[in-house]
Amino acid sequence: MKSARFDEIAAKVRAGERLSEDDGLALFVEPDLLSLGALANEVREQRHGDRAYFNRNVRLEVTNVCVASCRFCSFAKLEEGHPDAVTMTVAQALENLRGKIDPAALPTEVHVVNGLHAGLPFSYYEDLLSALRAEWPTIHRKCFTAVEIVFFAQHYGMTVDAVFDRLIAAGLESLPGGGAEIFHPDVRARIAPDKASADEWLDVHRRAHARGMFTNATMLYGHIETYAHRVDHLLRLRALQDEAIAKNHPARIQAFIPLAFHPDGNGMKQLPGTTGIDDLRTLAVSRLMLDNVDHLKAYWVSSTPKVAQIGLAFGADDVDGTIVSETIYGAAGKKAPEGLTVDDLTRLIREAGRVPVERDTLYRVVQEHPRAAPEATVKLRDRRQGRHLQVLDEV
Ligand code: V47
Repeated sequence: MKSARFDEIAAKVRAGERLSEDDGLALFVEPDLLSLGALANEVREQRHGDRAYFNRNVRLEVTNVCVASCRFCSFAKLEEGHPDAVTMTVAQALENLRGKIDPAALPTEVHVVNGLHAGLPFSYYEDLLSALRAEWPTIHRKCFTAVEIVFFAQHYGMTVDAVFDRLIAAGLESLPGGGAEIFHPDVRARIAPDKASADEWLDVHRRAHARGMFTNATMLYGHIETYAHRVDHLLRLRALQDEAIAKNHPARIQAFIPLAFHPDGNGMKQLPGTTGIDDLRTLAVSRLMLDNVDHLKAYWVSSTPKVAQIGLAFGADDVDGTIVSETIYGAAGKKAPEGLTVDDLTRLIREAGRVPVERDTLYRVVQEHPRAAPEATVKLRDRRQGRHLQVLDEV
């Protein structure tokens, strides 16, 4: 049953009023999940109609060696020389990507995230970017979380702006949303004690926006944080976005991506993973609280393709991309496949009743796929059943 409080909040949303911290907390405990989802869906459809975005992207993690000791991380290895430590040379990184990239159907984005490696020269990252640009000039380089940028500044003795100057000159085009985790210090001190603070993370994104670089933002949820910490996180992002808008920066946070905590093989393995209900609720509350961020991603790697698909009715308008392979969730016990094809993604989106739109990193339309007409869907289903019957007959 819908609460009376929910009706008040719904009225605010429909009147275009901004939701408060208290509203956010009430939404996280609203018993009627379907009404919450429907309200988030209203906002999502006002912004994006029936469109649901995806992109063709590849992931690259050049090193998992990391000086930070985040309790949620199953990916990082503390030292070079650990049997599972991997640090690619620039040539190896290109070779790795060549194995993931079909030259006949180039992806539009390479998303690079790494451990904080204390033994590499800064020129390594410049060389990596310029090598990516030289080999695949049309593939957008979305590289390095704000945490890596802060690490570069501290480790190589530069200001954040000087780091940006050099990385942008080498080919950096936008920042991914990683490293945000939970901003509130009570949680951050316990799960990510020795990397960029919330203020440092926010400052990197503020500076990126000021110089015309678009960014994403994430929130790692479903571990030791409370709903109050989640709302606090969303409000800090909303305030950062307000700043970019007030300063008339065209570049701002493009997409928010809630990331469901995966417990395998890390310092919080005693905790359970998230449930589908929490994943959907978190998407819906994020859509309603972040009234100034355009896109909400249901990241299929973290939530599974099935929950991401349902997420398209709970406020999300994007499912991320083809990925091909990634190792952060691979190490943490993900229940999702390695990569999805464009056919997989368009089918997932169509069956959710949406129109699949392939976008580039900056949400420019690459290709709008047709919405399957009901008749075509029936034919597709009949054909599939025909194929399945044939397969059975052959056994
Ligand atoms: O910051 C690490 C998370 C993030 C675990 O910008 C974990 O488009 C769950 O930020 N369980 C990196 N999460 C990935 C990321 C991202 C993903 C997709 C799209 C975009 C984008 C950014 O992965 C880290 C951390 O929050 N993470 N370990 C874990 N055990």
